[in-house]
Amino acid sequence: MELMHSEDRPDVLLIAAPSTMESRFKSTTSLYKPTEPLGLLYIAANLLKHGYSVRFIDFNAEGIALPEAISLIEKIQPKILGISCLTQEAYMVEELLKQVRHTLPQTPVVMGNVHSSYFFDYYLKNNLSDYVVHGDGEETMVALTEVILSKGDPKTVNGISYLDSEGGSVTTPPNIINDLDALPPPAWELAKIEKYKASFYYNFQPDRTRIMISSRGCPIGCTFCTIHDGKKVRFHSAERVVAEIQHLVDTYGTTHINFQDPMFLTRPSRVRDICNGLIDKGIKIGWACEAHVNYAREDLFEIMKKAGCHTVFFGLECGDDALLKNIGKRTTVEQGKKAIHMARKYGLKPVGFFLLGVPGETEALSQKTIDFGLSLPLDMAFFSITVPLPGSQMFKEFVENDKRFDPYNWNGFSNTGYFGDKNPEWSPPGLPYEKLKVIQANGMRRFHLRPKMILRHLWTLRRATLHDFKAVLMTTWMTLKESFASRPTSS
Ligand code: B12
Ligand code: SF4
Repeated sequence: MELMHSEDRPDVLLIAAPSTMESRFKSTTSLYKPTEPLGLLYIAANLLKHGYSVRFIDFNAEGIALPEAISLIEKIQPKILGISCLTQEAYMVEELLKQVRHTLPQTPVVMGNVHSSYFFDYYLKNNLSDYVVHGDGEETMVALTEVILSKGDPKTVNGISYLDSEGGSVTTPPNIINDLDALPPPAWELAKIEKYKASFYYNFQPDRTRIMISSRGCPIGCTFCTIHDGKKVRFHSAERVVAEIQHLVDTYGTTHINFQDPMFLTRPSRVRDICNGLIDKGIKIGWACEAHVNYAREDLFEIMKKAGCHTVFFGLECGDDALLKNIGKRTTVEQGKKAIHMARKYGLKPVGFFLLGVPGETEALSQKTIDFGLSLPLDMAFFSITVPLPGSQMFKEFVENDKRFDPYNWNGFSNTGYFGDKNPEWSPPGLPYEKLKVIQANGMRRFHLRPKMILRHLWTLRRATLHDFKAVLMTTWMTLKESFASRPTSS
């Protein structure tokens, strides 16, 4: 194998691990669309700003399988390898790191993101990683790179864990970035942008849709959520958001933006300024955002619509106030209903995310959630079965209470949210998991097979590619099969 000359070796190689989809979830493979790993692109941008050389490879998006990924890393021989790790990626990340440690034992490995942060001891003590970064990674990675390359003392770097000379883990004070505008925009120029496509359902041009994060953090603290960047919400200024959109439009011909901020609406004045900025500058893009129902406001929805917003995603979760309380959502069914109707009033398409099988749920309450979904003028609904994700309060309680569950077996977490996923089979006492699957399938069937939804789906399908079309057919078939196969026991 031809290795790189030392002067060509990048200081840092940042990677997203290969996908497990091909080998493990054949049934949903064609549905899966990787999205831009913004965290890695933000880190890359800050490293570049500080003069370090960076390579970025998203093995997942590029469809590069594990053996080729390992060969490529060996060939590149980075001075530092940085890898992102969410739970659904953990299985492949571990397979990759085991081999990299074997073939490139001298290469320092740095891990980041929710999963590795939660299980940092595991990665350090099993010699899979030398450092684990907690929380925002941009500043920490620059400081750590400097320390590694100059053989300095990692104790001086905030926001990391590592092993000391005695093999004990050391965790330094956290590093939270308050001034997000001080960070350079994601290094889009390093990404193979054509590999990332949004869902055709909401976007006329999926390949011209980019994701953006314009704020970080969430104050709510739902028990099923593992939000990594803490309860403190930090914002990019409206000017910065508008300038980034302008850059994406000018450089990549972007026509749609999906804002992924968990709390996009939290600061109304900022939302208004973003909208006015888009309108004043004549930036004609379509966009979507996520919203907590408590922050729904008529004046915001009105200006959002004028500024090109077409869809708002709401985490409605449950159709029962006691269940909402159990998951710490800090909202009520009535507030959810009000928000959905308000969005419709201003011409925004409301999409609802629902959770089945939350703590305290019974079969009757699951049905109540589905009935709630059906009662709303939603453009689309997703009924997911709750997964106790590492890092969430639910996970801690689950692991403590259910000794049969191996908290270190991450092979069962899949990386799409679609129906047909395979995930650890958790369900509340008295509501068997199999029953939940049936309720889910019936809910999907009842929601989607209403005449108005069939018409809407058919209308939307006109912009689907052949690939999308096959995927839709497959999901529909799987849903129908599961729901009809189980009808006699579930009615
Ligand atoms: C936006 C978002 C998405 C987007 C885009 C994801 C993407 N491609 O990055 C979409 C909608 C596609 C998505 C999908 C999913 N997501 Co999501 N998502 C988020 C969300 C709301 C924000 C993530 C984000 O972009 N933050 C801003 C960027 C700048 O930060 P970041 O990615 O966290 O990266 C920073 C640090 O983590 C760190 N870091 C990250 N990687 C590395 C690597 C190195 C080397 C270093 C040093 C540091 C570092 O530094 C980065 C910069 O500060 C988070 C919640 C949250 N706020 O964390 C959930 C979250 C990450 N998602 C989650 C889940 C479960 C999923 C799905 C499985 C959902 C589903 N069932 O479909 C899929 C899986 C996607 C996948 N890649 O496999 C979970 C992960 C839980 C876990 N234990 O792993 C989270 C935490 C939310 C939750 N429910 O608890 N998601
Ligand atoms: S689910 Fe949404 S509202 Fe709840 S804590 Fe996570 S990001 Fe916040």
